[in-house]
Amino acid sequence: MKFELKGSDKGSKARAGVLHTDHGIIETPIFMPVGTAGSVKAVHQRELRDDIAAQIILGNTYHLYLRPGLDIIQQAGGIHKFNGWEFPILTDSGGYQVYSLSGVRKIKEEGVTFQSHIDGSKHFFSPETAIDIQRTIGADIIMAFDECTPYPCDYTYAKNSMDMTHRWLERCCNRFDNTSSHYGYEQTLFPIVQGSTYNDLRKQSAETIASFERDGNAIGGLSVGEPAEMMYEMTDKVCAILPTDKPRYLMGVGTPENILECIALGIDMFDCVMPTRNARNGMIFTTEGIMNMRNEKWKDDFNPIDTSLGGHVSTQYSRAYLRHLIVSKEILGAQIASIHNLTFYLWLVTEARNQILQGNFVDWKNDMVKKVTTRL
Ligand code: PRF
Repeated sequence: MKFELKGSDKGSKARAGVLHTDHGIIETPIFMPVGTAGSVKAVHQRELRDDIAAQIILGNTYHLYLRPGLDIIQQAGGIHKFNGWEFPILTDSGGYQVYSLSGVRKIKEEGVTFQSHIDGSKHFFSPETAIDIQRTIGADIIMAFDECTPYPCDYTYAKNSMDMTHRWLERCCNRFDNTSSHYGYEQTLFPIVQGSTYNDLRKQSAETIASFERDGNAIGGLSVGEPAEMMYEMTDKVCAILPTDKPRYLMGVGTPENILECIALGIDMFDCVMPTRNARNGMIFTTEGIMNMRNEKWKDDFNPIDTSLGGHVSTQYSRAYLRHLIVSKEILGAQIASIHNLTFYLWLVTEARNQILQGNFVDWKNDMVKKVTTRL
């Protein structure tokens, strides 16, 4: 999988690149909408492509394995054929959902035993099964099986967990390198840096992860409740060690402000449930700030949601109408809000990329951070 750097910002560590996959290119920095169970909640694939201009979406090993199950995805001919999204897809390994969603679980050197959040049934994931499952699902980019430590986390736990994540990575790479894609296109494996909020562990983990020399690298274990400044500090330290000629993916981040600040630190890829989950609760992100659609003040505001964004959803529907739909719990409210928020997130990273290429990123970013954190 080839990654080309197209430009680097002079005033920060931001970069603009292009990642080539067999399902098309991804222009970085990029935001990846989360499609947990093979669907981005409340958004059609056609809207993802035509309105939002998404270039890659995320799927989850944990969810897809439990439901619909691997036999169905295999029979369909892989995840792209199954969900009708013919562009790049990335799957998370399950090494996060298992910890955050499943019931009683046991983490051992061999792997993790967990209970399904759907029916309580017992399952086992190991580095090897996580690779096998992701081979069967068939995403373009697949993730190593890791342990994401909680925050706060004591030093000894964080160190032991990180060492195990590194040993698991060795096993993931062995399995990956000794198996091949089921569907004829290339898959690539990204390892994940851990180390909680400890500088020395983060350094050690970034060096270990870099030494595996995979096509791209991810940073996990952040945005789990630590202060934003701490997340930036860890991200900065890790980016200084990860190779510059490979994409860097910061997992599960974040707010528009987090994304802008982490682009400035050298991150190329992001994913987060925030634009879609918060949309369903009535939180709307715009180029001028954040709107809570449940607030009375929008009930007779007949202006479009955000005229600065292209796309018919953001410019056609009024704030008053969207508020009405959200308050009435209409399905269309969730749809309009989700499409709008994702359109905004994709606009944000596309604009960041343009500014990096034009050499004006830092000024634009500082101005934009003020806007996107404003409560309207
Ligand atoms: N590991 C994996 N997936 C993740 C994370 C992680 O640490 C995070 C942390 N923000 C989000 N998603 N495998």
